[in-house]
Amino acid sequence: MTENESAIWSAVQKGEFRAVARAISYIENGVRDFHSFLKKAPASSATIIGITGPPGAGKSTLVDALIGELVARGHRIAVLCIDPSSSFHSGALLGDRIRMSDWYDHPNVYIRSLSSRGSMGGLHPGILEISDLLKAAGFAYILVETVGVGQSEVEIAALADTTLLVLVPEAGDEIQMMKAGVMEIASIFVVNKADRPGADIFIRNLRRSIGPGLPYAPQAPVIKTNALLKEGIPGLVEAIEMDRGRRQEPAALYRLLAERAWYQLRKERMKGINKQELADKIGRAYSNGEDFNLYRFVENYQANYSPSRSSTSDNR
Ligand SMILES: Nc1nc2c(ncn2[C@@H]2O[C@H](COP(=O)(O)OP(=O)(O)OP(=O)(O)O)[C@@H](O)[C@H]2O)c(=O)[nH]1
Ligand SMILES: [Mg+2]
Repeated sequence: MTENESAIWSAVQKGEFRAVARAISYIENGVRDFHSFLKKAPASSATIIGITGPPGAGKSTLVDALIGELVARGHRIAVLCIDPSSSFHSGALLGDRIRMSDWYDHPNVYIRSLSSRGSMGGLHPGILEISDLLKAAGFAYILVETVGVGQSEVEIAALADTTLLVLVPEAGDEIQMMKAGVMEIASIFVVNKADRPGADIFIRNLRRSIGPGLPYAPQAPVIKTNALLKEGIPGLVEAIEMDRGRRQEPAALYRLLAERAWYQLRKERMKGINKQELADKIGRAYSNGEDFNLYRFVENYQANYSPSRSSTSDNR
């Protein structure tokens, strides 16, 4: 633990945005992990809210409206926008930034985009450390907006306290086609763009699909919003609080904490292992004239390069 690290951590605990930004960059780049502090951090009752849904459903507009409602209730809010690090989505992300720009200078709102580097289209592997750091910085709600592609929405649903699946009325036919797995990640269905025709029929059909023995997430409430006009937002916040309450029941809580432990364990075990390094080793074996056999390679790799030996970026 360096002195510099302690100084950053104490500034983080005071909620200083610049320290928060620096610390997140360190975690994002794998330079520091702040585990020595996170191990001692007091338990926090902050809520992590995942916001997922198809492109253009209005997730960022909804985040903007939620920030407004939560700030008005006196809370400090952090927002993480998952950047898929692909040029395909960079336009959309620029749009996000513009939509939330009202909040950039607000003293109780911290907004940050986060790459999904090194995680195959999922969340940034340091997402839990980053969330816990934000909790230590005193944010009561951490909103994580994912893009509706890849692994990130499935991962955030496992790790968040509650997950909003944002749909739009036009998704009527899509719902039939959406993979069951995607519908099942919802703790709360948000039917946004309720100003569009067909919203009520869509909501009725969706409610019919939800319930014990029915295909999708039993119990998940359906909330109707118009994010642009900020309609339905207080009701959404109530639904979030109720869902949060349900998740504090022991069985649900232990499952959630087990998901987080599993995610972190996997990360720790994979430390120091990357595909380029594997390709290099395989290439060297090939040039020595060896045949590649997956099982011999893995066995040999595990025997000679266990994470604890090959780890280089560990700063504890
Ligand atoms: N009519 C109507 N338009 C909305 C509503 N909410 C959002 N929009 C519009 O829908 C468009 C997409 O909104 P975003 O908030 O960027 O959607 P998103 O889901 O974040 O999009 P990606 O991040 O690109 O996946 C924008 O033009 C919004 O103004 C709504 O409730 N009603
Ligand atoms: Mg967006």
